[in-house]
Amino acid sequence: MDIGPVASLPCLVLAGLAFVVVLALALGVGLGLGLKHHSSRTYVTTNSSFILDPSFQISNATTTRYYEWTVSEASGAPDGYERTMLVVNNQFPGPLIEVNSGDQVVINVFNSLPNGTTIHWHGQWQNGTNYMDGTSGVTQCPIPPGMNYTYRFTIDPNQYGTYWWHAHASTQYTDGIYGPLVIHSPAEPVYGSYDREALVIMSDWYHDMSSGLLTQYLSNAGIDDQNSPIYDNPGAEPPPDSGLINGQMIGSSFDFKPNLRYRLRLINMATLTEFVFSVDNHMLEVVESDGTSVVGAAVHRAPINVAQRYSVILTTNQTLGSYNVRAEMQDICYKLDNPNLDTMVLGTLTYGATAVATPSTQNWNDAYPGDCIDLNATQLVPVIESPPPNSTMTVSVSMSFQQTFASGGQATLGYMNNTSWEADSADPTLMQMYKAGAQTSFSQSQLVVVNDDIQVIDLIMDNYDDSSHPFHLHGHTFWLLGIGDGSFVPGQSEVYLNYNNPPRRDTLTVPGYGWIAIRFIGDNPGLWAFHCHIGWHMAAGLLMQFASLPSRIQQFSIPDYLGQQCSSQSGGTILNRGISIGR
Ligand SMILES: *[C@@H]1O[C@H](CO)[C@@H](O)[C@H](O)[C@H]1NC(C)=O
Ligand SMILES: *[C@@H]1O[C@H](CO)[C@@H](O)[C@H](O)[C@H]1NC(C)=O
Ligand SMILES: *[C@@H]1O[C@H](CO)[C@@H](O)[C@H](O)[C@H]1NC(C)=O
Ligand SMILES: *[C@@H]1O[C@H](CO)[C@@H](O)[C@H](O)[C@H]1NC(C)=O
Ligand SMILES: *[C@@H]1O[C@H](CO)[C@@H](O)[C@H](O)[C@H]1NC(C)=O
Ligand SMILES: *[C@@H]1O[C@H](CO)[C@@H](O)[C@H](O)[C@H]1NC(C)=O
Ligand SMILES: *[C@@H]1O[C@H](CO)[C@@H](O)[C@H](O)[C@H]1NC(C)=O
Ligand SMILES: *[C@@H]1O[C@H](CO)[C@@H](O)[C@H](O)[C@H]1NC(C)=O
Ligand SMILES: *[C@@H]1O[C@H](CO)[C@@H](O)[C@H](O)[C@H]1NC(C)=O
Ligand SMILES: *[C@@H]1O[C@H](CO)[C@@H](O)[C@H](O)[C@H]1NC(C)=O
Ligand SMILES: [Cu+2]
Repeated sequence: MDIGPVASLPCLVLAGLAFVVVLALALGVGLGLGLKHHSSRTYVTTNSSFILDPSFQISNATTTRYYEWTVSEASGAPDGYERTMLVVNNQFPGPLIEVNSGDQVVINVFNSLPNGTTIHWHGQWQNGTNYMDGTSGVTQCPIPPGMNYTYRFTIDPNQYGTYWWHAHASTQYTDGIYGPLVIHSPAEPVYGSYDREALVIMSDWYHDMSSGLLTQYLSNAGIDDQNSPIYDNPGAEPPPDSGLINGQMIGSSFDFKPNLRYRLRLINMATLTEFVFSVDNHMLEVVESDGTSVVGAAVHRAPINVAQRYSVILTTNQTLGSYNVRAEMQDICYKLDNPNLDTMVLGTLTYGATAVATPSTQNWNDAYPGDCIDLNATQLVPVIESPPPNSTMTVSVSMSFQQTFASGGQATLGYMNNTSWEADSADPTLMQMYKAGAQTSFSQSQLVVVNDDIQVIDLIMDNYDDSSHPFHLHGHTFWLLGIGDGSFVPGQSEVYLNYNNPPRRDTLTVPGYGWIAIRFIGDNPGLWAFHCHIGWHMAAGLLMQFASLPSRIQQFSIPDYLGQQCSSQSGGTILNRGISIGR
């Protein structure tokens, strides 16, 4: 597929843009409309190779890495259908952040969109820098149109592996604001055991802007509208129109060399879709789950849910030639099918031969269960044992969807216990606690669990919905103690919990009508979201928060611009379930 020409902006426009930007910063005003006009002529660019640069210096020596990013609209056709996308630096998928553990990163994000935005660094612990977590309504206000926010934080010296970044305001990342983040370290157990590494980014793709789809999804309460199938199915998420590997529906290619061990860093950047990844004729050895090195289970296929990451080792030791790379969209997990969706997303892996466009290799012939759940805990045993400390606090919560008239019309909303989250984009919960400390009383749309002292927290969640949901905890890597069917029954279900080197990760799938039990240490000061990573569900309210160590939060040195960007929201911005609408 041809991605199309790269339109370069004439110098005059660039100079004019720079002037307008400076002016806008000085005056603190938005300039959404002007930029929208210019950017509609820009076409996105897609990298042809996602093989990481083998000359990257992996080292214990740390450095500061600077990035200048502009978030804007651009035209693109990842699956052949041209639409307006939202992108960083006109790239799709967005720019790679590649660092060593302990590096400092400084990312100056300029918002050239007509709406507010934020960027979240998925999986980063952000110990001491919660205000750099980039979660709209929780740790910051959306960066207003025409303004910039500098994300400055240190990659934890004990953190390594495969991560990603994405917009964390309403459903914006669905439209294209996402990219990979790779942390190297000589201390990573798998370091030195492979020859090359490549990124495999899987995502689902829609032909319409997510803002419109979200409005349709939220207002959907069984109203019959012939024009839209989702209106006939209350709570049914908009199904995607296509699936992408490294930003392309067709033609993504991996040009490898024979007889090498490749580390494939699988990242699911989708909004709704669980993928099952495989390469014909090649076993995959799972060596990482969400940054934790694991004892390599050999699998034919790896299921990967929204926001999860796995590294798998693939050895190029079969007959020289081209093989199908498969990212199978698990539409069985959707509430509503899209009959036009081709769920088999294909790429090509070639070594020692000239690439053929459509290899004739066959899929593994063993049946795949299609049960919308994660790899089994027995396949995710951490290499470095870290026994969970005994818990000191238990938090129980349920998640559900309910029909409501709350927003002035019929709606299907998501609930954590009885709270459907709504982002307060002008007064994020972090700022509330920064000002009031332990005295903070949050509004009804915020479910916040506070720990004043360091606690070892057991979080037990029952899922009262028939579908499975990928939940992510910000700022922590948790121990996954157990997953089961039905409700967790205190006094009985504990026998199913595993304390013996359980998996550690940051995103897990809660089965339909099932439960999960995770444990984490509440020693990281800040407001940390725990939410479903299906974009539609978070926007519908499936988000709660943990507030750790209020007295430490009050000692943060939060940059002044965070507060300033919050006060510039009031009056100018209308809020609608996490959507920040531009002026
Ligand atoms: C895309 O290409 C640019 C320029 O070659 C490079 O700097 C960047 O790291 C690449 N991004 C990814 C994700 O490979
Ligand atoms: C966060 O930093 C504090 C010290 O400021 C330390 O006690 C704690 O263990 C750290 N937590 C993590 C998860 O690194
Ligand atoms: C915005 O960008 C300018 C120019 O790079 C920089 O000097 C300034 O510190 C940035 N401001 C914020 C709030 O990030
Ligand atoms: C870097 O880290 C590795 C693994 O922890 C260690 O073996 C090595 O000695 C360290 N090198 C330096 C220069 O500190
Ligand atoms: C190819 O490599 C895999 C993984 O190391 C190994 O299990 C398999 O036996 C090798 N196959 C051949 C044909 O060498
Ligand atoms: C996980 O694997 C173990 C060992 O093979 C098995 O006993 C258990 O039933 C599996 N769990 C699930 C949920 O499939
Ligand atoms: C943790 O709990 C176990 C089982 O309840 C108990 O045997 C053990 O002594 C506890 N460990 C600590 C350090 O309190
Ligand atoms: C959720 O509701 C249950 C049942 O009422 C209650 O026990 C639990 O404490 C609540 N959880 C939170 C986080 O408020
Ligand atoms: C939710 O609210 C209803 C009505 O007040 C109550 O019956 C129910 O127990 C609450 N559920 C939870 C989990 O708190
Ligand atoms: C900005 O937000 C409005 C309201 O949600 C939406 O209609 C519009 O599509 C958004 N624009 C972009 C570029 O996201
Ligand atoms: Cu969900």
